[in-house]
Amino acid sequence: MDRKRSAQSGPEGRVIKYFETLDSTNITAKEFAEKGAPEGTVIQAGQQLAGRGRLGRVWKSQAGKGLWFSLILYPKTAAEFCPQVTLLTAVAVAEALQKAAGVQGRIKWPNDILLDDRKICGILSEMALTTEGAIEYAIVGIGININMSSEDFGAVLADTAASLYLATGMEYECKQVLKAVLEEFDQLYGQWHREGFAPIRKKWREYNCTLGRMVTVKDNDEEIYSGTAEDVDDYGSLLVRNAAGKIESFDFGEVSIRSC
Ligand code: BT5
Repeated sequence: MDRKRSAQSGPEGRVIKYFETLDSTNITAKEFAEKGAPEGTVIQAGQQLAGRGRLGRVWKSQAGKGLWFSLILYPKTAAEFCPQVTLLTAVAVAEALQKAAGVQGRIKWPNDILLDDRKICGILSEMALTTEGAIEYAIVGIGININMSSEDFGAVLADTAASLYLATGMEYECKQVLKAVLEEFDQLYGQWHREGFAPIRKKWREYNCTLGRMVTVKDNDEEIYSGTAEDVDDYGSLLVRNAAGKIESFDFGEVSIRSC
């Protein structure tokens, strides 16, 4: 689904392609990546008709009420470390929300940013591999609720979702928040390539609200493990210590945790 699009150059000549309506910015971003779009290209939609979360879940993305976009990346790392980019993105969003709106976002492993325990942002990372198993490209989809009201969220999400508008009582320009996120992202992505994951993991720990908490790990809604969230490892996996002291690691492609 591709209706009315415009292209503009963002900071440092970044390509930002804006579409009024898309099914999912991640799907369109993949099409652009297949055609070799430059690193950092942004595919943004005013609304998504089939916005996606993980594991086939739906992401509500109403017209003009939020920031729905995907970044096209060619990370210079082995595929198994690609989840680090999701953690890095979560830090970038938390920092940007602080700078753009003065709110204190907390990262719930692996891909949620919460305000007062309500979800304001979700991240959906996907990657394509070459036949040799190297990263061909990665797509990082980011959804941030900007001006959504409780009515916009509807009964299902009203108790669990947050927006900048609900948190601050003010409306924000999506464009300004996008600019802030891209600035933070570029800075962290550059640092990650230069210095590795260690400084990113340090910042992630500062913003996270998962470590030290009791968590229940679920696979397809079935509870499979519970214990204390100890740390994240180099693969972005969550390390959970159960009551018997046994530590298991969980890959965020497969599981989600119930509480933060
Ligand atoms: C996510 O999945 O949180 C990833 C969401 C990524 C959305 C972006 S928007 C741009 C790009 N294009 C896409 O198609 N997707 C990405 P997950 O952890 O599975 O969470 C999904 C759950 O969040 C749903 O099952 C709902 O419970 C809840 N949810 C749906 N829409 C929401 C919203 N707008 N705000 C808060 N929570 C929402």
